[in-house]
Amino acid sequence: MPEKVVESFNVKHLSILDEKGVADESLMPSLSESDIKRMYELMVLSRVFDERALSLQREGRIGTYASILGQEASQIGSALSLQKSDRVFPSFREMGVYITMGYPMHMLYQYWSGDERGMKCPADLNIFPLCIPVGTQIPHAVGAGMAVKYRKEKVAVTAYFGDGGTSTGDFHEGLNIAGVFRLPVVFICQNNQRAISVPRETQSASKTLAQKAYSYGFHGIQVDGNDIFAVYKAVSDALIRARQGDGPTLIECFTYRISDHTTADDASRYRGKQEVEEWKPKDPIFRLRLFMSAKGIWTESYEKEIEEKSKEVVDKAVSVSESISPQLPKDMFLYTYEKLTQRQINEMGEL
Ligand SMILES: Cc1ncc(C[n+]2csc(CCOP(=O)(O)OP(=O)(O)O)c2C)c(N)n1
Repeated sequence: MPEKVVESFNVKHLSILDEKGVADESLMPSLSESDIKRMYELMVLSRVFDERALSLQREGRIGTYASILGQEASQIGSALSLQKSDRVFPSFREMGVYITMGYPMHMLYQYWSGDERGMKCPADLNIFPLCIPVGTQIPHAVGAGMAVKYRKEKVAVTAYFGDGGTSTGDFHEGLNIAGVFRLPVVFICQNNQRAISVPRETQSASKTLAQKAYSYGFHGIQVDGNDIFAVYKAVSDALIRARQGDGPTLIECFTYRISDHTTADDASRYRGKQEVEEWKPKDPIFRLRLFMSAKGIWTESYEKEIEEKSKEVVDKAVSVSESISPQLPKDMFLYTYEKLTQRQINEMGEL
């Protein structure tokens, strides 16, 4: 019996806006001038939020923080394609997603200052608490995908994770179930090239992370994660397919973490300066600015105006967050079980 090829696949890389700010018009998603400005303004707002979080941490006003510097296009581009009824399962690095979805900014600062009440999502939003254990949000998202499919709701679910998340058992179990049951889940991997100090090549021997989707029977695509148009297009198309009942998609956003892993890390111990310098011209905000400038929709006064507006929004969020009275130690007992055991009552009395 001759051998024959029983399966083969191709992995595509989507890129629309190049580093010089020139877009391939044939691939451009349909976006009005105001949509493009909104993309830009949200990226600037998220960056101002991020810069402030880093300085608040240095001043001892918040705890350990995971910066999103450089990943704004992957986060804002994907979140802008979501509808409010879609369900969102973030990892710990999705501040741009929360901000784009309209999550109250002061609650994000509240959370990072150690107050869990910052993760009590407002009733009109479907974004879940950020997830510190790597990858555990993936089966949660798949479970939600199963639920919406069972209830025949026309909504999609997204799960966000990093390149490191793809090595967890939760990733493989989640994608397997999503593939078998054709669940409406869009898996968004922000491949920022490192899981703390572990480089992408050590994480997986696959040439791309996107190709892992094909092992589970569905579509995967790699996009330029610093190109907001490419991310927006790939995620929008995947969400439409998911809502129509056409199953899951894995999207690998090829990006770079410019910052340290968190404020508790010193990335200079495991990566060279030159590598970081090479990624700086690929900055997603800078790239969109070049595009807008060529189209005549970016001016220095517009830039100044949105920078100032963003700073006002961030200032207000910080002051609201810092005006909230701290949680009481007994809350850790009161919010754990419906009914306390005698031992817990005794322990609470000792506080
Ligand atoms: C289950 C689990 N194991 C280990 C850790 C410690 N840890 C925190 S972040 C991280 C790396 C995550 O890398 P990646 O998934 O690529 O996301 P990134 O931080 O790059 O956004 C690790 C190992 C953890 N939080 N959870």
